[in-house]
Amino acid sequence: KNEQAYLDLCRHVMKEGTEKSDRTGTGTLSVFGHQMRFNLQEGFPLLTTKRIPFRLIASELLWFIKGDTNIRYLLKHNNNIWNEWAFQSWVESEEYEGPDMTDFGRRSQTDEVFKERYDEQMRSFKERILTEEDFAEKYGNLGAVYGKQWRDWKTSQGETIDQLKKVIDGIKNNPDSRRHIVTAWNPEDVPSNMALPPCHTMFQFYVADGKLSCQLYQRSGDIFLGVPFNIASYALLTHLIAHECELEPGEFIHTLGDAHIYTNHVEQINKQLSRQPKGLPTLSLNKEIVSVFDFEMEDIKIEGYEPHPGIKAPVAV
Ligand code: DHF
Ligand code: TMP
Repeated sequence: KNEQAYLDLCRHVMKEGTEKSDRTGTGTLSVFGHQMRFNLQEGFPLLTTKRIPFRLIASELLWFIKGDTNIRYLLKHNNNIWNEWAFQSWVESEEYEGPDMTDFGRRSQTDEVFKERYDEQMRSFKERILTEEDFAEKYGNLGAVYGKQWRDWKTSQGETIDQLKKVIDGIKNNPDSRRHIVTAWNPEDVPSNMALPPCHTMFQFYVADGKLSCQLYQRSGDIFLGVPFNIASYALLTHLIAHECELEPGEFIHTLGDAHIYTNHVEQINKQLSRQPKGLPTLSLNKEIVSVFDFEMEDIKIEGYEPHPGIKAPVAV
């Protein structure tokens, strides 16, 4: 039942979406402005019509919460979802002397010979990020992305603001406030100071009837690859904050700006839409941990997850 909102979005964009070119040169079907609601009391919104690797979502969220912006942490957790964007800054740097990697995202999908060269370069890039501290410092860092803005926003006075800590304190001390907001969109840093300007741009919390709800404004959503991750990630964040504030999780409301299906994901979407959703899993958190900032991977478990098999698709870089 809970997953229906996502499947409806897929059907809606397939039917009503406008053909639109995009930055990556892939092409999309797109709509502007769409809202989905997920009642977190009905189960954890991890899609069942294809397998979603929850551990990648949890480790990415813990990385944001720690304020980390370096892919080294992700690689240590065997999480490769941000590699391409760090790799891009490496191959565009003065120091890079390997074969030409211009437009690697597209070329690696169409050119077998190139793909071998690319895989080799990516393998050695990851190896160096993991083993060489200086190299990681320089080329593993994605810039002023989510973790930085959430935990360590730089003011014009040279001070820093911990938005996430402030919002949690606000929920505890002044639950009725209409100002429980965290923003990742920092116009001073967009677009030159980061690998990819934030897609999930701002979120707000709301407390009523002992329940904590969260609404996200996402300016741009890759419906097949990114959006299922984003839903689960914000659902998890809402659970973690509710846990610390001794509230029940309420709703996650997902508001999208440009919601698009890449043209090279259409086949995969159709396959997913032909499947029957199953029961949603549940989330189990280690009760001994209180603070959001103290959670580690082993404290977060998904139970009763029996999805349909995963469906592969290329990511547009
Ligand atoms: N760019 C684009 N074009 N779409 C995105 O969704 C996206 N997401 C980013 C960064 N840039 C992006 C960060 N989040 C995957 C999922 C989320 C994500 C990046 C990548 C992804 O490729 N998911 C695959 C499995 C990945 C794996 O198993 O390692 C999937 O099938 O869900
Ligand atoms: P854009 O910056 O040109 O909008 O490209 C970003 C692409 O990445 C776009 O397809 C949306 C997608 N995306 C998500 O859907 N979710 C995410 O969390 C991230 C980081 C990106």
